[in-house]
Amino acid sequence: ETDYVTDKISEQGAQQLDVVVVGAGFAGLYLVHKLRSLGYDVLGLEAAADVGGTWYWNRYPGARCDVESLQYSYSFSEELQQEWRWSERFAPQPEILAYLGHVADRFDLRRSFLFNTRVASARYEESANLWSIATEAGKCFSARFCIMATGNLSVGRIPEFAGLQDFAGEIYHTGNWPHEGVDFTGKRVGVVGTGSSAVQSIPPIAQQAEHLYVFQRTPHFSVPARNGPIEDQYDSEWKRNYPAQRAKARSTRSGVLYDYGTKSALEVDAGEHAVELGRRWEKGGTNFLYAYNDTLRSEASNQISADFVRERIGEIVIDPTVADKLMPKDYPIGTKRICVDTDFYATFNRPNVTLVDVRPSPITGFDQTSLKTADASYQLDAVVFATGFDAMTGALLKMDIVGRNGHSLRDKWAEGPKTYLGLAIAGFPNMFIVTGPGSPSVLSNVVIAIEQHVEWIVDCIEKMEHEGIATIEAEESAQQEWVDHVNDVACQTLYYQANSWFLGANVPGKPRIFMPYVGGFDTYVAKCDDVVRNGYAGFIKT
Ligand code: N01
Repeated sequence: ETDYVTDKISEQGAQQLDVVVVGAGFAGLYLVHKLRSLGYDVLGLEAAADVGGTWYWNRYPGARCDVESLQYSYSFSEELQQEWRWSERFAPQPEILAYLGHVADRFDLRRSFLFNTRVASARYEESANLWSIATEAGKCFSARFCIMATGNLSVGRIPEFAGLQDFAGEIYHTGNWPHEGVDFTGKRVGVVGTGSSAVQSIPPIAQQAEHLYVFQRTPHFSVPARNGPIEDQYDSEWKRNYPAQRAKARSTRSGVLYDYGTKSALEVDAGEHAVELGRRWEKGGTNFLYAYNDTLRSEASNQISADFVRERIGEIVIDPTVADKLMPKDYPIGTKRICVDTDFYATFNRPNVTLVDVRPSPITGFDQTSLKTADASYQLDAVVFATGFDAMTGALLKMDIVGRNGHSLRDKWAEGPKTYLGLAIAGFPNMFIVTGPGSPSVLSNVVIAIEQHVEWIVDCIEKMEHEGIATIEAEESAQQEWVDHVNDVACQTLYYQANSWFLGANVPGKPRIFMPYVGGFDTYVAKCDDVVRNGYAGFIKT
């Protein structure tokens, strides 16, 4: 523990903090930096041993970002964005973690964090107007503001498979990968799942393992990354125009400088589809999904992009039966988060890789040596669960968060998350969440979304200080209107047609609510700015 943190602990009871920030990922680091530089007494609490958030935990082979590095990075410091040199178009996990380590060093942030510290509860003490935050180890802090920077994909999930405790082989989850790495040489490995984490980790695991079994319940659409080194010229071009590029990105619907098509796929003929989609396929990355302006709204338009990917799968995968199993057919492209891969489909041409379709014959459980499906048994030395996360609400509901009148967040959100702007919750005064449900978050460049939230929250705290406001709290009615709006815009899309984690569909019993805001990052920012311009419309200030 650093001196700074030790001071905070010893001051317990004598002096409370201004702000407690939970999490040391992209959001927590920027919050601490910004609040501290404005003179606030801020303490960060982080479960991991160091900074990094999602990039601290997800160390599986092949882990990398699928937003281009030059865009998936902080824009708040021109010096920082000028001095950091990304090596690849899509940065590998160790490089993003090193970047966040560099940010922590450069702004001397670690001294404000207590690591290896998991928050168990946060309780609003109404009489004192303070948040009381307790850790699992029994430390307690009190602060005027509590900010949850706990991430949207930070609570990993292994489904409850019968007999897993009896399995004698190695067990991994992609989201909690051993720091020392794993050597699969000579081993029979099973990967369960075929989402983004699986699509990235399957090719490198296949290269190492003696045999790899991929257990697929639903095929996902994946487009090639076409990753490669960033040439000096590209780097310097970006850096010469960095502020302008960032401003342009912020004015888009996803916070990323994609090549946004302005026509419907239905306005152009098949020849043009082939050219345009082919160009994007060759260029690589999720830019593919933005060829037409109605891909996520019109089934007919969507089918054109989906057919294109299915045809490519058919070309890459040699065995037609395997190719057919890998082709998603029962949901529109983009309604489950699109994957970006390097050699994912080609990996199924390897003689040491077997695709097991567990849709007709589900995984029934494990015994000491094997994974069992309804009609077969697979002997494994190791199993990798790429089975995803309790997304968006998982980290918040894992803590016991209690607001006004002793009401718990778990009760308030029993039927699904309700927030005002994904930033604040009625009944939880002076608590903010960064990129919470109801904000564009996971549907946008999350680093840019984080910066916008951090700046909005810090500006709000500053204004409260200057105007002598003691509490700010979302109004129930404004929150309900926002929740309805988030739902309305989602209903105008095809998103409800897939069982995705956006809808909580991957967690049994989770309410089926479309959680992120799909109305566009640009629209959302304008709404947040309007709220401020109108004196924090929709908030109660006392
Ligand atoms: O998790 P997922 P993820 N039996 O939930 C399967 C981000 N991310 O870790 O589709 C059999 O997408 C499940 O099957 P189904 C990105 O936003 C980004 O891969 O539910 N299978 C699915 O195939 C991403 O979307 C990057 O039928 C079971 C898989 O497990 C998000 O994180 C990289 C099962 C889970 O897929 C989550 O991705 C990695 C069962 N009982 C992650 N239960 C990049 O930036 C679940 N599955 C590139």
